[in-house]
Parts: sequence; C-alpha cells; structure tokens
Amino acid sequence: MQDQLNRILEEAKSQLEKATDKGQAEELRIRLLGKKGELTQLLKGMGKLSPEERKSTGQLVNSVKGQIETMLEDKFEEIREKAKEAQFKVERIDVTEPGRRPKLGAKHPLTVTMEEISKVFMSMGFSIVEGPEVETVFNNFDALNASPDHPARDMTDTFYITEDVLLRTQTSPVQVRTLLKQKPPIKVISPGRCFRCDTPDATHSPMFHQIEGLVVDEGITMADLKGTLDTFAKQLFGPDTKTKFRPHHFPFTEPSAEVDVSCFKCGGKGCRVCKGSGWIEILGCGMVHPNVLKVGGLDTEKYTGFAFGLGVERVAMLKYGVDDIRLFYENDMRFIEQFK
Ligand code: 2NM
Repeated sequence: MQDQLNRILEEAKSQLEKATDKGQAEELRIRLLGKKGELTQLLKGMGKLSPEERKSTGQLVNSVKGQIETMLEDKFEEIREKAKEAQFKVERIDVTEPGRRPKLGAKHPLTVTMEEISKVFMSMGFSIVEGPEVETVFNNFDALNASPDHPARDMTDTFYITEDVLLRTQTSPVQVRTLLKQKPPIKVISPGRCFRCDTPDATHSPMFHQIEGLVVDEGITMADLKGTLDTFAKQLFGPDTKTKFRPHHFPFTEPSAEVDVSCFKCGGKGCRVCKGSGWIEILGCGMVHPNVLKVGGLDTEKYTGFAFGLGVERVAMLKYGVDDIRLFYENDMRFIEQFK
C-alpha cells in the first residue's frame, strides 16, 4: 500500500510537471482526487485493513492527498500567472511612445472672411449686433420701407413660415430691432445668415451670409458714408484700393449707391477677376430713408444715418479665387483645409 501511494505521488509529480494548461491540470486532479480517482479508490479499500494498519495508512493517504492538493494548487496558480503574463504582453502600453498628433481642423473661409470684415469695422468703433434668422414680415419688409407690392416680398423669392413670419432675406431686420430699442448714437454691424428662394448655381445659394451696417446720429452725412466705406475697402483690400460710388436704388435708403473697388488683383488694368473692367462691385449702401428712421420713433429733422450691406460669400470668393459658391457648403475638408 505504501509503495502504491509513493508510486501515485511520484506519478502525480511527473505528470503535473508536464501539464501546461488548465485543462491538463484539471484532468489530472479528477484522475487523482476525483470520486473515481486512484486515491479515493485506495481509501475505499482501507476497510479491509486491521484497525492499527488503518490508522497509519490513513495518515499516509491523507498526507499524500494533502501533498497532491498542494501541488495541484501550485500548478493552477502557475498556469494563472502564465496566462496573466501573456495577456499583459499583448495589452502592454508603451507610455514612453510619442503620441499621435491630433488632426487639426481649420476655420471655414466664410468664418475667416466674416471675422476679418468685422475686425475692420470694430476698429472704427462699430459694435456687433445679432438677431434671429426667423423674423417677422414687419421687421424684414414693412419697417424697411418695402412697398406692399415689392417683388422681394413674393412667395417665390422669400421663405415664408406663416403669413407674418419668414426666414430673413437680409440682416437689416437686426438693425430695425436696434432702432426700436436703442437711442442714437447708433453704430452697429450685423453679420449673419440670410435666406432666399434661389436655385443653387455657381453664384447663388438659398442660404448665404451678409454683413450690414447702420450708423445714426445727429449730423451724419453722405461724406461719413463715403469716408467709412473707403476706409473699410482700403483696410480689407490694401491701401492702394480706390472706391467708386454708383447711383442705385434700395427701398430702405435714399439716395442709394453701389460701391465698386479697384481690382485688388490687377490694380485696375483689367483681368479675369474684374472681368476686364478694373472694378469689382462689393457693397450696397445709402442714407437711411426717413420712413425707416421713423420706425425707431426718431425725429428725422434732427437725426440722419447711413447704412450698407455686403455679401460675405462674394467677398470670400473674390479674395480666395473660389469660382463656385457651393464649395462653401459641402464640408469637404480638402477644400476647407486650403484656408488654414
Ligand atoms: C444694403 C444696401 C443699402 C441697409 C439698410 C438698413 C437699415 F436697416 F438701416 F435700413 N440696413 N441695411 C442697407 C442699405 C443694406 O444691402 C445691400
């Protein structure tokens, strides 16, 4: 019996040494200690022994059993450790490795243009005002002296939400709001999105951006208008830029004008950018119509003002040589990245 126990112990030792995974060790445990295991069988056979033999053999069996259990535990522990190490190897992070550079975004060219224009006017003492894109017909048309049959009011040109509510077609309703709540002196610009029912093509988009300006105070004249816009053009396009004011018509200004700047590309000789004329149209402007000033409850004998508006997309297209307005709205990083 002792020999048998020693043999079992020796065999368990050599087999366990060979075991490399949990399955093999478990198999061995069942074979040795399981219900039908060799050691269990031996214990069962002890009934045939004399009481003295039973005592000494029992101790021996228990000692062997204990040894085997310890060996098995050690083996399981060893296998667990090995598995952990293997996992660590796979999941290891090298904290000394240099980081991956995050891809930097770029400001949209329209944002860059809008900020640049705003900066010029801010340096001349203008404040920035903003307002809602969903506006009343009153603020967008009535208050701006647009006659009831003005073509811009047409359903086919303006996005109406109800009979009295629309998507603003220009940012001047922001200036109407300013006139209604602020006393002169007023000196504001209003950058923002506008909406018109236009079929998209290279130069039209149903959504576009405008910056409009409004100055109201005692004694404001057309000379202030010309001086301000000439200074603006020189700051935006360079000190050699010349301006030309051509008579025009807007319902909200009288007199009204369009402003051309000498071509910043060819300096006025004529090229592709200015289509050979040497001049580029960039602004609309005029002296605020008395009917508009009256909306703000102003005494039109005492107060006068000038206003202007420009399309941000048009300026950005000219500045950056973009030939299709739709490129601004496609969110193609290959386009936007060029303006970093
Ligand atoms: C333009 C051209 C001329 C304009 C007028 C006003 C207001 F509210 F004061 F009447 N805001 N903006 C104006 C004047 C806009 O855009 C081409």
